[in-house]
Order: sequence, then structure tokens, then C-alpha cells
Amino acid sequence: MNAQESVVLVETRGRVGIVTLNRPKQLNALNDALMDALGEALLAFDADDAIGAIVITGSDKAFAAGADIAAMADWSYMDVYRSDFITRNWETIRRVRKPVIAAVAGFAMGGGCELALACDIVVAAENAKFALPEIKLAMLPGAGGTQRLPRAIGKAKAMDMCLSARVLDAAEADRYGLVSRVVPNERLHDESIALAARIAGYSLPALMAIKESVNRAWESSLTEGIGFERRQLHARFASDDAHEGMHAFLEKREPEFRHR
Ligand code: DAK
Repeated sequence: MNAQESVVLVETRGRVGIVTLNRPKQLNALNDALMDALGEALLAFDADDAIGAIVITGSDKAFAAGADIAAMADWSYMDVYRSDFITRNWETIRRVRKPVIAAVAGFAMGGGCELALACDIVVAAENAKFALPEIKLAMLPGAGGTQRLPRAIGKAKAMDMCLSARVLDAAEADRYGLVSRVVPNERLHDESIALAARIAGYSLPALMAIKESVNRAWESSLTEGIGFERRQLHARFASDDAHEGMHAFLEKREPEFRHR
């Protein structure tokens, strides 16, 4: 398969793995082939010791315009139930332990918005547009949208987006906490990769512990979350990198992390 036919393009830049969604004619609508390939690329980067952070991006016009409506239009309940639609391949991203950045330009609609919400950091270009318009199809956001969006931006704004199909521009999405930062359109690629490179330069097990701890905040009480965080902190003292980091600070030199 050549690059034009591949539904995802995979490249590396130093310790950064980059996955580009590549169905430009369909605005990167997410079909099974694309979600399978994305999952495969993410797991390969997650298993690769030479990679410390991952960027998922799309085109200048669309991060992804949602689940592929053409593929879904004639599916029956039994089709999606028996094949475990969504869970089967959309949730692979939840297994990734390394930091994942969504670099979003243009449309992030439906499943595209949900994919961004499943990433750890969302960098948006000024032209980014976020929406969960499934209600227009008499569907509902079914790839985590009704669960992750209220956790990200609160119930009132999440209800507004899910029930009215309201579209947020990048500035609104930034204000509401759906995205981490907004950059000029032409800077999206470079800024996202630079951010990923900066993160990937830190100690990988420390990054993984932070990601796991922050995610735990979404899923537990404060007392349980703080207990989990404290154990993660104690475990840092078993890592070579933490000792290297602290000694390097005291010796006024750059640390040399070995990701152990
Ligand atoms: N699926 C398939 N094709 C799509 C698509 C999509 N989601 N979005 C766009 N396309 C295709 C268009 O059909 C068009 O194809 P051609 O006509 O050229 O062959 C091409 O991409 C360009 O689109 P437009 O001509 O519409 O481009 P515009 O710039 O005028 O408009 C747009 C861009 C993003 C505003 C518009 O394309 C649009 O509204 N797209 C649909 C957005 C949407 O409704 N997304 C939500 C999809 S539903 C479930 C769990 C989860 C889900 C479903 C079920 N279960 C557990 C059962 C999730 C559902 C979704 O994500």
C-alpha cells in the first residue's frame, strides 16, 4: 500500500511518534480500517523504547469529521452488538501508557471530537471546530463523548453541545477547558511536535506514572486518588531517573535520563 492509500501515515521525529489520519476525501471520517490502523500504530509506538510521546493529527481541514456515516448507515443493532462496535477498536487508545497529544486543525466532529477527548493533551489550531452533532442523525455520542465531555467542560456546557449540536471554535474550546492550548494554524504541526519532544525528553516511567495518576482523578474519590498518587510518588524513589534528576539539579547540570 502506498502513502496515498494508507488510512494512517506513521513517522517518527526523534523520540516522538506521529500518526496522521489520512482519509482526506472523507474529512478523515473514522471507519474500521482507520481505527484498526490507528490502534495498531499507537500500540507499536507504546511498545517502542525509542518513543517517549505520541502525536495524533489530521489534515489542515479536518482532524476527523466523526464516525463514518456511510459505513454505519445500514448497520443493524445485531451487527453493532455482535461485532462490539466502538469498544472493539476505538478504545485501543485507552491502553496507551505514554502521553498522547491530539494536534487538531479544522473539524473535530462526533467521533473526531471524542478521539481528541481521549488524548491526554489537545493542541488546537485557530481554525479548529469541535462538536458532538450525533443528535442531528438521531444518534448519540457513543465513543466516550457523553462521559468525557462533562468531565472536561462541566455538565451545562456538555449538555448544550450534545443536545443542540453546538459547534465550539478554538477560542471557546480553550476557554471551556476542552483544549490545552491554541496556536496559529501554520504553527500547529511544529508546536505540537515540539511539545511532544519536550515531554518525550523527560523520564518515561515518571511520565507514565503522571498520566496514570491524572487519569485516576477522573475515576476515583479524592481520598482514593490522593492515596494512589502517594504510592506513585513513593515508587519514584525506586527509579534511577528520579535520583539522577535530583542530583543533576543539585550539581547544576542537565539530567541524563535512562528511562528506568
Ligand atoms: N462520515 C462519512 N463521510 C463524511 C463524514 C462522516 N462523518 N463527514 C464528511 N464526510 C464526507 C462527505 O460526505 C463528503 O463526501 P462527498 O460528498 O465529497 O463524497 C466529504 O466528506 C466532504 O464533506 P462535506 O462536503 O460535507 O464538507 P463541508 O466542508 O461542506 O462540511 C462538515 C464539513 C464536517 C461540517 C460536514 O461534512 C459534516 O457535517 N459532517 C458530518 C459530521 C457529523 O455528523 N459527525 C458525526 C458523525 S456520527 C455509536 C457510537 C458512536 C457513534 C455512532 C454510533 N454506537 C455505539 C452505535 C458516533 C457517531 C458519529 O461520530
